[in-house]
Amino acid sequence: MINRRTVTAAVLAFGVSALAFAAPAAAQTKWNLPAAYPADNPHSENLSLFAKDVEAATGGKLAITVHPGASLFKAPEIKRAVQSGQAQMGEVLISIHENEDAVFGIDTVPFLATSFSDAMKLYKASKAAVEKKLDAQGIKLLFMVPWAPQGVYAKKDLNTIDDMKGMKWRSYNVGTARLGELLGMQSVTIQAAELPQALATGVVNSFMSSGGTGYDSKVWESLTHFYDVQAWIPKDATFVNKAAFNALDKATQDAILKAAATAEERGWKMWQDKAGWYLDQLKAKGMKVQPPSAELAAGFKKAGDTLTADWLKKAGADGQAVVDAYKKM
Ligand code: PCA
Repeated sequence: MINRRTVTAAVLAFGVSALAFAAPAAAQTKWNLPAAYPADNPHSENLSLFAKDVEAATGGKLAITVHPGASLFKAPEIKRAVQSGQAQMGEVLISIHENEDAVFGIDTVPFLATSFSDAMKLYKASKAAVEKKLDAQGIKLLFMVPWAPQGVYAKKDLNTIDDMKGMKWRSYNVGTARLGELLGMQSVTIQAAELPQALATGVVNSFMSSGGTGYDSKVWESLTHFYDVQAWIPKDATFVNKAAFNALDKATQDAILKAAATAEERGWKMWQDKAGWYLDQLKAKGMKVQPPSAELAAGFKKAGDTLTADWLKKAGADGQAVVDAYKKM
């Protein structure tokens, strides 16, 4: 016998399932992706293309808004924001977090990988270790993209490493801060978003970075020299909150992973294509862009050896294993 309660339940169930069926087509999931660097930097442009690819591949189901220039979270806060779910995705220089785990700083071990092809090898050798560490923090790594080789900006000729003593040095991670300390400079940590102001106000008069960040910061308005030291090639990581990712349907997850692989390839290419262009722009603005003299290079090498020893000590057997694997590649 069918009683009224059963009928009501059936109608309700039908109503609910009809709604559930209709909902996915209409629903749009909106995610935020705080990013650390300016909107017209290749990193941010690549992220916008990534978001576009995901939106297209999911038929608009997942809309990712990129917030460049550290506008939503400051650079050092982006990873934590993703970890805690305040943002679903994020992008930042991974070596900013070397203090949490030495493996995050492997790409800023001086003179270990200074060309794009070596940087790619080092990435391949270290990726599993970085992924594992992020995973333990509730974060899934999506892709990594390099900057250009790091050189030194200054306001005077640097003939020997001693010429750097006393300079007001801007650092952006453990390696750059330690370098400042080793070379007898006054080191202050300033992220890229605040660098233009720090330069304009004279808070700093030297720093290590790529041609890209010098260009983004209009460095020629305050400094005069760029020494192409090629100390290392640091990378930005783009990642997603693991729980948020796991809650997506398989098709959406696949769309993200596919777009991530495309973004990684595109990002590496963008930087390889643009690294020389940035240095040309600095020259065109009147800066002296040059390789370090043999003596200056030897000074950096010596400081680099100390930094490498520091890093290996912190990274222990796991770090050594990654370095060994890289050297065999
Ligand atoms: N630019 C970023 C990190 C490395 C780089 O080339 C910066 O200077 O903050």
